[in-house]
Amino acid sequence: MRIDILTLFPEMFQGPMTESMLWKARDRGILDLRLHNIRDFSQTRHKNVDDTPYGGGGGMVMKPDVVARAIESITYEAAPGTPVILMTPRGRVFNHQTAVDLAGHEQVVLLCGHYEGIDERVSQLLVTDELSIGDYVLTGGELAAMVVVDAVIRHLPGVLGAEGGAERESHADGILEGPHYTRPAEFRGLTVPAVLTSGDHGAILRWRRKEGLRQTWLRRPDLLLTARLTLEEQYWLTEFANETARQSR
Ligand code: 6GU
Repeated sequence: MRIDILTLFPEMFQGPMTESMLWKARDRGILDLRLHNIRDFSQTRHKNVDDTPYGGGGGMVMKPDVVARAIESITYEAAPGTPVILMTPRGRVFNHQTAVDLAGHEQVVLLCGHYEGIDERVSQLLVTDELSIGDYVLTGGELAAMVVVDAVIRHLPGVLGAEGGAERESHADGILEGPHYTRPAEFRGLTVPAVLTSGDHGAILRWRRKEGLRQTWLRRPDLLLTARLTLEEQYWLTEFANETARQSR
């Protein structure tokens, strides 16, 4: 998969994009990540990329011609339908499904806004999608783009190793993961649940699923509204509800 990132601050990507899993993905040739400095597409002597907003008010706005040239330097040779995504707090909120969908594309372009924003006509003409990573405001789209890259490439075949792949994890089916333990068997008076040392793999899988469901019930009950559950899992939910009711009595 190829990901092109358009930014005024390509250096911001140096640490995160050259470490651990992201590096492995690049090293294995699964991820072709390309950084482009929007400033390189300015044609003025002083390499201006922004200007004052029409109508006044504070801040600066990124110039449409510069950003358009930057985008088109990539899209002119990209397949039709290649997503051009503007990272902005006004975008659709990024989630697990968006990550899976983006991982299905051969190429994705991520545009990082800065200053007060980008001239609206860039969105009208060249952007196919706008994404936010949550309801708070960041100084620029760079950190958000890194979050998207990380969440997307985990779904590419060969990125996650023996850990089992992205399908089994929190949010993959709308259910959180249960707790994890490693040695020692007792730590400061707390022991590891006996089932995990029983060697009964069927029982361990059921326990993990049940405890994941319990965490979801306790912490993110909103996720249960759309989760697809077996009859047994629905029965567990009634158990949790009864336990909660008993504890509050
Ligand atoms: Cl994508 N950009 C900015 N600037 N702030 C954000 C965001 C994006 N997502 C959440 N906050």
